[in-house]
Amino acid sequence: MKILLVFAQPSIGAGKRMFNFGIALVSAVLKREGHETSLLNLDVFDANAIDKSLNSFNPDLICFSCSTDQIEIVKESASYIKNKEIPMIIAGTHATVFPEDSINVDGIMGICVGEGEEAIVEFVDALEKGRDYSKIKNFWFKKDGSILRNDLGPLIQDLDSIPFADRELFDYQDLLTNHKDGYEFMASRGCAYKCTFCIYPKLQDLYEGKGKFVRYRSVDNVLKEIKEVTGKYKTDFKFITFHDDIFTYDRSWLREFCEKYSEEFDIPFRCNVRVDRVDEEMFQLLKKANCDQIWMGVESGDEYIRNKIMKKYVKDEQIIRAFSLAKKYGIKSMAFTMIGLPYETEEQIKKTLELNKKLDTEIRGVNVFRPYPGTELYDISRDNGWISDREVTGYGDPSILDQPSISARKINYYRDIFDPYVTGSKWLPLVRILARIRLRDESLYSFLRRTRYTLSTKARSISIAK
Ligand code: B12
Ligand code: SF4
Repeated sequence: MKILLVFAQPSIGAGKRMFNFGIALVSAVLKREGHETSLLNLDVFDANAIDKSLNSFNPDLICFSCSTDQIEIVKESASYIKNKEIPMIIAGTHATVFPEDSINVDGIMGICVGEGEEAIVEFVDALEKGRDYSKIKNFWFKKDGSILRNDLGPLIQDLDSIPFADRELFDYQDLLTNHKDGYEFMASRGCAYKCTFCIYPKLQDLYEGKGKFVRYRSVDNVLKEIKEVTGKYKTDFKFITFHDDIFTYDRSWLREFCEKYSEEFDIPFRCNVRVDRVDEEMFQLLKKANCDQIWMGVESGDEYIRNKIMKKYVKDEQIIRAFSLAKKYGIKSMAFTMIGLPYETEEQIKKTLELNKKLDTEIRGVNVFRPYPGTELYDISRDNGWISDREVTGYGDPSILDQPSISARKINYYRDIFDPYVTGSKWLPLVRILARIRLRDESLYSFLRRTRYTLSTKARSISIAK
């Protein structure tokens, strides 16, 4: 069967595309069963791109995959395609955390909730052979005006049984060459914590009794994939990002990985860890294995927000210790923080800036908090009536919350000054003036920004010409 996989991805600028593990894994299992797959990337609804893809590939089934922010692209696309009489389904994060919204998208026949590798193979097989598919686990279907909601099947326990991600589908060589994201891998699935801004607590509930939730691939299986991928695809930006949520969660796995990785590869890598799941021994192991960057969630500089509201349960001392250990071992660190959290005040945001200044990391990532369905903080924001109808289009959007403790514009102000403040930049006074102008008059600010951009582009082209 011919299956078109549509990746509704966020707009990350200038035609930049992304790799996606979920889609690449689903494609790999479908190909293993002898089916043909093709990819359509959409960062906006694009009728021409859809027509081109349908005409050249002529699919028997269309599967959309998206996170919550991109569901509107899927809705528009499905509605455009519906008269062409090709069956359509939706899968991925949004279908998993908000199935009631996804199943009601006009034109689609069903959705796949949760892990898709086993369910999609069963569904495509039934569809191809004209057999009854209505009872397939993980799938919901529309039928005669009602909805059939099947249970979830068990979690895949042996991750090594899944074939390696289908990178060809994404034209991986082109991604590496033109988008410079480096190699990307995942060695595990699941997380045992219950932070209120993350979808994991929801997934833990959904999968209750369906098998072990935190699962690892064997070290050998991960190394085999790294060898295959780095041998086949070449790049001048040679580094690896492990997208696992907590790369150091299992100490014995980490020991074996670091040992074997350092024997076979000299490619620097970066990974995510929790500040309370990393210690001196782990830093030694990571350093020896050529880990050059470590990403850790600080979330908020205020302990009440971090631990009572976000339920991260880590103390300031643990954060400071983890970042100073990274320094001690010469591993660059990145601190992830969010501002504009439910109940957050200006004073608490200032504490986040102060803590970041103290940590003095090489890289910082500050995001304006956005509530996602299925999370506790979404429910709190919704129940308080704080979620506005402001549109979400990309990474840099202002807060969508209108809460009494702080305004969306004030949150923008702190995001604007965040980096210069934390780094002690000499430009801070100027950035503050611009941020204050923005606070009062967004259109004047946009005009000044455009002017500054035009002037700096001109200055750059003059200096290049010289
Ligand atoms: C890795 C990751 C990233 C990486 C992506 C790297 C890459 N090249 O893929 C980076 C760091 C870039 C990233 C960025 C962001 N991320 Co992110 N990310 C994740 C993370 C930790 C893992 C995703 C993953 O790959 N999982 C492994 C694969 C195998 O699982 P999967 O994607 O769920 O796919 C399975 C099923 O969904 C299903 N499936 C998926 N597609 C399809 C298709 C078909 C046809 C079928 C049948 C099944 C199917 O089957 C798959 C295999 O079992 C998740 C957390 C999580 N647990 O999902 C957050 C997560 C997806 N991210 C999230 C967010 C919010 C973002 C950002 C917006 C954050 C920001 N403000 O900057 C950006 C946006 C980028 C984007 N693509 O949307 C949220 C999304 C919430 C929501 N409701 O939509 C999550 C859930 C984290 C959270 N807050 O809880 N992210
Ligand atoms: S934020 Fe990190 S530690 Fe918390 S539940 Fe999500 S993945 Fe786990």
